[in-house]
Amino acid sequence: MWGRLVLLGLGAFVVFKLSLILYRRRKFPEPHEDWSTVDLEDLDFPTSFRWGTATAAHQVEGHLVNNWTVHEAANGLEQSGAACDHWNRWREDFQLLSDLGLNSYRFSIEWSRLEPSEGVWDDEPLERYSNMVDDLVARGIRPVVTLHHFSHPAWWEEKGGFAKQENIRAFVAYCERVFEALSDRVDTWVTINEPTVFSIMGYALGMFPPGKRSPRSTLRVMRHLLSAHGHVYAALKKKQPEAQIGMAKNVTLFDPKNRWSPIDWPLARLLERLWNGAWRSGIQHGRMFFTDIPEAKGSLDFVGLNYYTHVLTGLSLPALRNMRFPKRRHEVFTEFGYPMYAEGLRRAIEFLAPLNVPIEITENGVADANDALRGEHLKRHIWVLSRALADGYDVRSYHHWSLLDNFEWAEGYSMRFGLHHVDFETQQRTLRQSGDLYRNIVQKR
Ligand code: IFM
Repeated sequence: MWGRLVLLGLGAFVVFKLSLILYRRRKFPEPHEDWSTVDLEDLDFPTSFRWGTATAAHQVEGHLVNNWTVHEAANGLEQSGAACDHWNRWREDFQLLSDLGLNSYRFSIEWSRLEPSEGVWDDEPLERYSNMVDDLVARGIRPVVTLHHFSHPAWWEEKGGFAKQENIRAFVAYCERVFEALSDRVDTWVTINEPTVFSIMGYALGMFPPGKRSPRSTLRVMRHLLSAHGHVYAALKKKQPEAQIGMAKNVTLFDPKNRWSPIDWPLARLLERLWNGAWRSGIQHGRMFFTDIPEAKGSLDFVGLNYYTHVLTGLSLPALRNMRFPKRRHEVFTEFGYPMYAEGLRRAIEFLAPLNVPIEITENGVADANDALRGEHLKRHIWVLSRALADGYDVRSYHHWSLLDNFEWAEGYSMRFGLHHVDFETQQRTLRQSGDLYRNIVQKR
């Protein structure tokens, strides 16, 4: 009698425990750390690892006329205007890089400055970019040059931009011109920044230029971006085979809000495929959405990873149009409205590893005007990175987004990503506490 009761009790306990485990996994299917138990100071990086920050021309330079300024004016968005006036203050800004002790800097070239009208080239801006490169090299800072970071000339947009395959020729010609001017000193090139973000924001959600909402055009632009990258890769490698040419891929992870939901789980898989998988298989197999893009196959010497967050998928997804994202109970929201999920950096690295090329973290950061979260954000992501290196992943650099508060596209100046606060009235730059923390992390290594 007692024996049976004990057995029954044990059985009930096991069933209870199993249900609890299943219930918890239902809630938190993706890996996450208990951060209170993690020693964030426990970091190990090889001395060859590069530390940097990143910016993009339209977000910092100021006084541009391009597809974005047209879009800003047409849609009543905040105007980029003078931005950080970096076009005039670049020397002072490069001093900030030196003060942080960095040895890598990613920035982009503004095509609309170089070719303000079709076929009309202005050499003066290219000379200034060349001076910038000289200055970086003299400071012992590796220049990483991005050729397309969301902005291009308005005349090219009018011709259909990346929506038309025949326009790619003009893009390749611009890239070749920049390469000819700078490749004697620049060896690391990013052809296109965040192709998926560019396509989806511009052609599906209508929040970026050209403000379209067409699923067909979105897929077409995704294919053309990959094709454009492939053509630029071939053209530049022909000029200089040892140049290191890559793309910066925003790897956003998609996790089902509820693991067992018949809606959330397949939706996560579908979005994951659309956002990440299609791009990776385009590079691996030269094929995307049932179309051959042979020029894309194997066209990477390294892959740039821009990592920010994961998206929990489910019926609440339509709220994403207003940048309202769901989060887990244990996560905190960033000011952009998505959660901080540092564990995802490891998963993003794992996702890119099958490409079998070195990984450079070309962006990672957080919108945080009061600098309340950036310190913790930095520490967690750098810790995750250190663990990935220890486990053998070939990651070569980390570039924090961003050096300065700057123009955050459709969000205007409201989102502040800078290690330096920028007073946009006076253009004064002030190092934030988190900037000092980053400097310390870098200096120790
Ligand atoms: O500011 C952007 C950048 O231009 C591209 N990657 C994401 C950043 C923050 O949203």
